[in-house]
Parts: sequence; C-alpha cells; structure tokens
Amino acid sequence: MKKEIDGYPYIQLKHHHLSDSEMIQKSEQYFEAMDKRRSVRDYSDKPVPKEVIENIIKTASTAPSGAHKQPWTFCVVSDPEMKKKIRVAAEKEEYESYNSRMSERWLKDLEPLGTDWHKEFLETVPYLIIVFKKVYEEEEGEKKNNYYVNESVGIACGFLISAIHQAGLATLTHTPSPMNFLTEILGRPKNERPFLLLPVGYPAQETFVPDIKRKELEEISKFY
Ligand code: IYR
Repeated sequence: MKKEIDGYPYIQLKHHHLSDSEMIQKSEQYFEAMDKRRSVRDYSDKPVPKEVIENIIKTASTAPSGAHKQPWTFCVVSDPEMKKKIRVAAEKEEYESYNSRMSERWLKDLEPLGTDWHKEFLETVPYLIIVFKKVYEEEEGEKKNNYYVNESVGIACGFLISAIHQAGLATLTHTPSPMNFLTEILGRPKNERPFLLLPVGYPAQETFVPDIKRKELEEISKFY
C-alpha cells in the first residue's frame, strides 16, 4: 500500500507482532549469540566467499543515519599488495603510538588484552573492510555537510560487526592512529575520512582470547 503524505511518497510498514513469549525467546537467543562475539587478533588465511562480504556490507547499510544521508563508504581490500601496504603504514604509526604517543596508563590498560604495534593480521585475513565517513557531499560544486556523521557511521559499524559475527566470522575494531594513510592508499576523495578498519576472516586454529568479563546488567543499566 502506497500513499502521499505532505506531497511525499510513503509505503505501508509491514510489521509482524510477536507474542510476549516469542519476544523473550528471540531477544534471549540474540543476546546469547552476540555474547559469544570476541575481538580476535590471530587469523587464518582461509578464504571467505565474496558474497558474504557483500551481504554484511548491505546489512551495515541498513543502519539509520542523519537525514538518511547514509554517509559511509565500505572499502574492501583483498589484494595482497594493498594489504601489505596497509600493514606497513599501520605498523609505522602504531610503532610510534606504542613507543611514544600513548600514556603509561593507556599502555597498562591494554596489557591484559595483549595488543602491540605488530599487525600481522592485516596481511593474513582474506578481507579488510575500511569504513570511511562522508563528512560532506559535493553538490553543484558546493560542500553540503552531512548530519550526525560519527553517530551514523558508528551505528553502521555496529551493524557490520554484528553481521560479521552472525556469518560465523571474526573481526576486530582496529584504529591505527593517525589513519590518513588509508585515504591515500585507497585513493578516497576529500570528503571521506577513515573511520574504522575491520579485518574479516576465520580465527586461527587454537586461538586464545583474554579471559575478560562483560559488566552485569545492574552495572550498565538503570530502569526508571
Ligand atoms: N590503536 C592501537 C591501540 C589500541 C587502543 C585501544 I583503546 C584498544 O582497545 C586496543 C588497541 C591498536 O590498534 O593496537
């Protein structure tokens, strides 16, 4: 069913109401599935079908965005030469960060997570997804700022991470800093800024992840 409201086209929302018990069951199942997600730093080079990557990007792009501007570009890198370039540039920045830019407290906070400047995974994984935020659009030679860009792209990245996990794959939110080398290597236009880099692949055999706990519901919520 279609109609016009205030001169704009609308379609009828198809919404299937669940019973309370179905809702409880579904929300619990979804939580249990998502609670198994872990950030992975050691990957296998086992190939992943390209179609999976296309599907997870389509899922990310279902995220809401400011004024529906969809201010994102997902760059997918599988070319070994390009992955190598990205690794070399990322490790150069990370080396500086770990050795002189990050505070003692920050380094101490990261110790239990076992991170360092080595980013071997950037070459091991079959795919790297580099998410760019579109700060503005160029219309008729004029810069038109997008709205709530960080919030919009952050939500899309959340959807992306969830889709990667649901597809049975692993990822990591990698944030080399500064990230502008990605603009150059990928030849992105001036209105795009790198936001997040996600390796996508299978965890290496016998992967160990830090034995850390998530906060309890009581610690993270208040019901009024
Ligand atoms: N960007 C660095 C450092 C780093 C920072 C935080 I906060 C982390 O949670 C993990 C790592 C890196 O990717 O190693």
